[in-house]
Amino acid sequence: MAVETELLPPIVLTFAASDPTGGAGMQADLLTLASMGCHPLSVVTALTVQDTTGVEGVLAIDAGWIADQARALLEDIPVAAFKFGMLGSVEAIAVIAEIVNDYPDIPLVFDPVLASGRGDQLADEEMVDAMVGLLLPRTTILTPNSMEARRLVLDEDAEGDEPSLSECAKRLVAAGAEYVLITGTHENTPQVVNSLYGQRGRVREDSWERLPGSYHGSGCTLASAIAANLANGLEIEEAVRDAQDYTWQALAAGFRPGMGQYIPDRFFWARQEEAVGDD
Ligand code: PXL
Repeated sequence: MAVETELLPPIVLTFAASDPTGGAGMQADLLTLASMGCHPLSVVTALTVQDTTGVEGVLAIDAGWIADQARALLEDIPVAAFKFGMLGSVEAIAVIAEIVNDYPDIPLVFDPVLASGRGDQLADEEMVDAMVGLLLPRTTILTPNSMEARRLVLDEDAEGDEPSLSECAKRLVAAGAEYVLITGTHENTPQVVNSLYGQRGRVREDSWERLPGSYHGSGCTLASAIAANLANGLEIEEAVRDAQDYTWQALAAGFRPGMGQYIPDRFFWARQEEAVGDD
């Protein structure tokens, strides 16, 4: 029987690590992609032990197993977008780069996970170098927060190198990323300011009311929402604008299931009460 591709939802393949809380990582990606009408394919790159207060353990999956998971899917199922989250090891980054380079036409959203929002380190210097050298040249849109943007470009040999965020973006584009969306949650500004940069500098800037809580998984939600929008055929600027709006709504509807951070509600729309008087 022929495969009826016209009946398929847009399919997004995410490479990410498991976060058993459902706040960040793979689980955040799956919830976001499903909420935005996509079917998610998932390649697990690492397992973590964590609760809403912090990460207690990380087990990186063997790079050969990561490659096998991805190749099996890609040979069987048509993928409309890739999304990268926490990748686990230098070896994993190398095999993943090789695989996505075989599919140059599929847009790729890269959330460079270096640390959790609570400060747990999730990538070492060698991994940072591999991300820049092997993954940026294949990246459609990179979505670092301001701290990640600085760490990715910092020139350790140049004493006193303190690049501005637009200089960081310039260096990341020069290293190969087509677009860079730097999120401003960690900056000391009254509103959260996100800036999108491309080859010709800044393309758009959006400001959002700063929400009071501390959230776990906001970056994963934003990057997955962009991937979902690209898979649905939106152009970059529109994909970014809509994904920011979706993420803000998920954060505003967030909940605190344990004793630590809040978790975004990616299915806020399924839980919103119907207006009184509607039948
Ligand atoms: O939010 C970044 C992130 C991504 N992936 C996993 C994580 C975290 C943060 O803790 O645990 C698995």
